[in-house]
Amino acid sequence: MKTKILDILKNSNDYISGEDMSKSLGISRAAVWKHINSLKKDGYEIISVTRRGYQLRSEPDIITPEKIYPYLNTRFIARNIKCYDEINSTNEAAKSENSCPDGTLFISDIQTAGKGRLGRSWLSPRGTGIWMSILLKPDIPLMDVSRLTLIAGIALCRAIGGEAKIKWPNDIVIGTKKVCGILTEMSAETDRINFVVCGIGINVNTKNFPDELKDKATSILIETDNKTDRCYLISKVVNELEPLYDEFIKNGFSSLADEYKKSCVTLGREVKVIYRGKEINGKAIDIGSTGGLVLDTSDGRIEITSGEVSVRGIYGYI
Ligand code: BT5
Repeated sequence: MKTKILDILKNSNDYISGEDMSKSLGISRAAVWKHINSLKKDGYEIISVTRRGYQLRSEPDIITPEKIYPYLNTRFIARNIKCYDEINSTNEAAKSENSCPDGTLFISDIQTAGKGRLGRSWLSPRGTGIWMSILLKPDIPLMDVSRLTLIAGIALCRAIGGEAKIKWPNDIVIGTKKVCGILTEMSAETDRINFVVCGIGINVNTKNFPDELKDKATSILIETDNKTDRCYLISKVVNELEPLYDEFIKNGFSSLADEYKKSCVTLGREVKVIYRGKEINGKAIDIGSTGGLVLDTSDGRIEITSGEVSVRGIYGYI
């Protein structure tokens, strides 16, 4: 109902009376007033003038389900949204609330303990980024789960647009710096997936990074000089992700491999990989049909399915 009231306010150029809204929505004027107050608490600037009604003056730069829903054209992803002002990690929230419906989106304005891979931390300051996790319940073999990171990478490249490229497997970079990271986690039994959590962190309107990240991190604002509406970008990501996910579930990764390869900045470069405790040097030449990185090394051709990859020329690897 709050979303409907917001829609009406957004679509009217003039004041709109509480009575007109109550009639068109079939609720009492007191209920309209209650929802208007709740929108004001969310930071919407709504003025009310006696005998004329309400008018929306400005929208806050906050993330709310009401601001995301109107942009969505998905069937199930983000149809249920859990929005937090502050949380330790949206991946942790999704894991502990895994009984929520398939596709539930967990999102927070700030993460106090944002996580990267292998116990690393992910800087998630207030109000400037997108820190979100999608709870998924796919019926796929366990070994296919890591490919969801690649699918998310394609969706993120499309949604961020411009010069955004994928550094295999889970970074989105612009130029030589990281604008976004993906952390896919899962819970499974021996042969059955209980759920997967696809965590996505995007530096959107970040102006500055701390010294330790300055050389390797960037934001959409820094790269384009434009402020981005975070709710719009969230919806763009999930709108791109859902058809890719459907295709992946139906036909596997191979039909998506071409687009992945076109967006993948790792290919054709010299790379250094830490894989199962060993350092491997070689040239990245392909993405295998199952999503692995194919390397030409002095010992011949190998395919790795996970690992720490440093690419010559990116984040200072020389
Ligand atoms: C990642 O790990 O890139 C996965 C990041 C996933 C973050 C999302 S936010 C929503 C969800 N909830 C979570 O708790 N996590 C997910 P990795 O490849 O391990 O990269 C981590 C490294 O990136 C760190 O060690 C830093 O060097 C660097 N880093 C940390 N914060 C960054 C930031 N905001 N932007 C760019 N680089 C960052």
